[in-house]
Amino acid sequence: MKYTNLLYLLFFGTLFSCGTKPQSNQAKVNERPNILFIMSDDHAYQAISAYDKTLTTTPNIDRIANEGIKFNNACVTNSICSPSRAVILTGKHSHINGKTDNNFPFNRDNVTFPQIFQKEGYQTAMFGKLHFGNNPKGFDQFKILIGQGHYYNPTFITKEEGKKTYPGYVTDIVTDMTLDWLEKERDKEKPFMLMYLHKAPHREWLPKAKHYQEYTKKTFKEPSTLFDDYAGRGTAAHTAEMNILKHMNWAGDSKLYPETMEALGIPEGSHWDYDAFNKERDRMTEEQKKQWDAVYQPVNEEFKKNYASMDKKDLMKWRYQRYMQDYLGTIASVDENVGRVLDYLDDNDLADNTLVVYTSDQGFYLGEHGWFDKRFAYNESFKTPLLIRWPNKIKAGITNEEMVQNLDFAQTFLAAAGIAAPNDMQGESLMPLLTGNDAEWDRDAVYYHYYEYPSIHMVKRHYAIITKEYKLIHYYYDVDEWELFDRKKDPNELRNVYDDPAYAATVTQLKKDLADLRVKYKDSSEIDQRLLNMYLESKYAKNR
Ligand code: SGN
Ligand code: CA
Repeated sequence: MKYTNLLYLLFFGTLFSCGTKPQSNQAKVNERPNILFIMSDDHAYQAISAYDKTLTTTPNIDRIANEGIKFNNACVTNSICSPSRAVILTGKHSHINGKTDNNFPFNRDNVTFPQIFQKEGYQTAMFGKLHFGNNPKGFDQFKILIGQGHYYNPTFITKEEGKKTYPGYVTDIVTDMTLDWLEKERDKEKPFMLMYLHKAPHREWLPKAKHYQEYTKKTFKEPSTLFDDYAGRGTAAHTAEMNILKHMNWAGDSKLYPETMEALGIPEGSHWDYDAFNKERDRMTEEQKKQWDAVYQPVNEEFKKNYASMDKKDLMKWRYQRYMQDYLGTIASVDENVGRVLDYLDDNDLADNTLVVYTSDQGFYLGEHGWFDKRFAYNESFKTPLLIRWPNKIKAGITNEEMVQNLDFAQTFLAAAGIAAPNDMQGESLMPLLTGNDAEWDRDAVYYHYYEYPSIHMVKRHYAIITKEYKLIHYYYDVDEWELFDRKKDPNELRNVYDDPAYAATVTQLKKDLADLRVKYKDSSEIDQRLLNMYLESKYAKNR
């Protein structure tokens, strides 16, 4: 062979082998996939451009959808933070795992899926917000925020060094911890199960300087239901305390200074809450405070100038814009940092065999029905974003309409890793939907149950059955009321048709199906009562 031919062969041979991406030794050793579970706190699907481009763009999070599968009807079983996390970890409904609300303690006798992964030879790590317990079981490494955590210079509970404060912005710090672990700590011969959990965009929304500098200049489209009067809906919608105009804190949420509130005569107690905000502000360095004031002082000055001429409608509009600017500003950091982690997977030949999930612990109201927060079985809080990428198994760019739940995650990850799930987990593996075997999926209704009442935001206790067509909700405890929504005809859930004779047969059928679901998932009024009594006897209720 001539020397030049040999060169050609070497050249094209190398090109060819790059193009077909032969399995590296690493990949061969690790045939079991890695799991990277990314979850944010209160990230509404309306604020992810893969779902909705109206409010913001999230190019990095969207990558997961573009290169994998997007679930349009993913939902939670109980729309509140730590209960959702307990459902995810255990694969069991709240009434079975016992973590029914944010205050009630998590029973550490529960078996969680990370424990199973660890036993099966996976390396496990958790960074960011867990929101309960200080020593999560089943993790080789963890650094978790205390409770809700803080945006600026946050303190973490660490496995080796106890409590430790890290300088900087929480979303960057949680990402740095995640990348450091991937690079320096993990055993590259073993697969990993990594939980990367953001605090953002949880209330009170404090973006990073470069983002509030940008987002406070923006104006956002109002939702069509911003001025909803809840006509036709039950007591719960009328008495909930989540209205942007009436129930947001002027200081913490709208970022008014005490001087502004005093100058305008906003009476202390009318959701001033400057102390809570001060707790955040006190964590800032002098330089961080200076940067903050440079942007928020002029916002205050402008508001002072206009306040006298603003009616209630104007105030609502102003508060909505303030809310969106800060909420979406915190999401800009999440998106950038998710991009850093996806880039790391690419650069380290990990992307193809890593199942990456992006989700939130629940949905969130971005002004729909005039609200912020969550808790209701209504769409914005009940639904949650769910994007999954795993190039070795999932085709790029799929959209799925099935009703999948956070209850299903544990069994999905276990199935992906070829590990048998305990029989008492209550979800279904999503593997058939991920791999194009949709015919194997036969769920036609999901069950929902919310408990945290009476409590902040005052959303009444309720349970519900939800199908693609209908949503039937029963509010109980201090009321006994039902609501029915026709999801196809009334996607904004403005018309309660429970008493409409045209839906009488539907109500009868759905009540029967709801009773069956409660049997299937082992929920009952007796359990409700038992949980309530346990709660009332606990120090959590007494300390309120
Ligand atoms: C805090 C928030 C509430 C929020 C709960 C629960 N108030 O109390 O608005 O509903 O957390 O949120 S704040 O002024 O302290 O931010 S959850 O995501 O943890 O369930
Ligand atoms: Ca949450």
